[in-house]
Amino acid sequence: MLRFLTAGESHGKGLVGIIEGMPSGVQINEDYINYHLSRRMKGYGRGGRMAIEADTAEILSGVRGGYTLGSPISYIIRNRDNSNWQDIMAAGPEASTEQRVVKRPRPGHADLPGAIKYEHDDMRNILERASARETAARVAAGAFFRKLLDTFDIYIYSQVIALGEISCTPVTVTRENLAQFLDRMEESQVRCADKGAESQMVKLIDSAKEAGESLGGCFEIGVLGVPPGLGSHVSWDRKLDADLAGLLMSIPAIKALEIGDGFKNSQMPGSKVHDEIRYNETNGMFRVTNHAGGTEGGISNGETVWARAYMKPIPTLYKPLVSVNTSTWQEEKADIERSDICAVPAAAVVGEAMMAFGMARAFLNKFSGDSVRQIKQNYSEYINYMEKVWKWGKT
Ligand code: EPS
Repeated sequence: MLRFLTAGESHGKGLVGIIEGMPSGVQINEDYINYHLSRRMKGYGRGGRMAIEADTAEILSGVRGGYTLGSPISYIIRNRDNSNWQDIMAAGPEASTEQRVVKRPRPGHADLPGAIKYEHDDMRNILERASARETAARVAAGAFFRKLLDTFDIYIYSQVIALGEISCTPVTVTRENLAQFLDRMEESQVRCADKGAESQMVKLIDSAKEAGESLGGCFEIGVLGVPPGLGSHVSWDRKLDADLAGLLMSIPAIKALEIGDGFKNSQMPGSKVHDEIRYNETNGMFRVTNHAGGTEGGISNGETVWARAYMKPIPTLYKPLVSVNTSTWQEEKADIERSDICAVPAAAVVGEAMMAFGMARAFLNKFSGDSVRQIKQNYSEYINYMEKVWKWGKT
């Protein structure tokens, strides 16, 4: 079973990750991981922290000579900003816990429920871990998962399709336009394909900043090249769509999720929603539309798997909302902790990592093996079956 864990406080020494269950023989290097870490740091509207950090992962175990060994993989991403916080964040009794105390919880943040649950007077003990800084460790893990998927010609992409009230028409990504699309995403300041919408989004972020506001939005994540048969209809806890929804919802500030055209589909008659199954000699079986988002009955159906995640505005407001000072029980404005105005583009990169994890896990469940070679063998047998029996993959 593929699994991973992260640890680390936002201003502590660093973030670490452990991945267990990766097969041997996946080609990977630190540069590839760092490339994805640098993508997460980008996006118009990020706060001051990104100017301090230059996120890089150091692999500690599980990789040798450029290939995974099959043993647990571990890595560390050091927090440069820790040099400014060493006294405050120290693990020993010498830590100066009287500095940078947080007593006025931010509405919408984990500050208050976390403090209640873990019995902390100082809400810094909550926010340090609740910070989206943790997602850097997820993106590093995601680099391993997508390398595994790459081996089987499965590719992940994302695009921001709404930011605050500005939205755009998403690009339909295919194998043919993938390379060009990915280039465009990297040059966009907000990971949005539509240049007109992009400049409106940038303006909106500028005015939010001036007003002491923050902004949410929506991003789409897609996976190309997914074979039919991942996930299962037989039990609730094996459904691929449910699994992916949970993984994407675990990203900080994601509050709604749809698989395919989920929201729109709920308002339309069935004849306009379901994707007709077609056949011709050249293509075998195929679909013309993909409103379902590539899953039917909790099983991948061979179409692009895609989902949309909706992010609430970040809870730190530079013009704060009313809160309560938990030392005096007086109503006061919430604390201000340095933050981003908008992190939707960065969240999209984190979404890719979580999607990569869900797809890699589902893929390994079906084509299991301890080495890439064994998995390739199982996979090619399945592809043969798909082609022979179901006339699949002719396109
Ligand atoms: C983040 C690091 C954090 C925040 C942000 C994301 O660093 P700092 O708290 O030192 O500024 O910029 O986290 C949040 C928006 C949040 O709500 O915690 C990062 O590395 O992505």
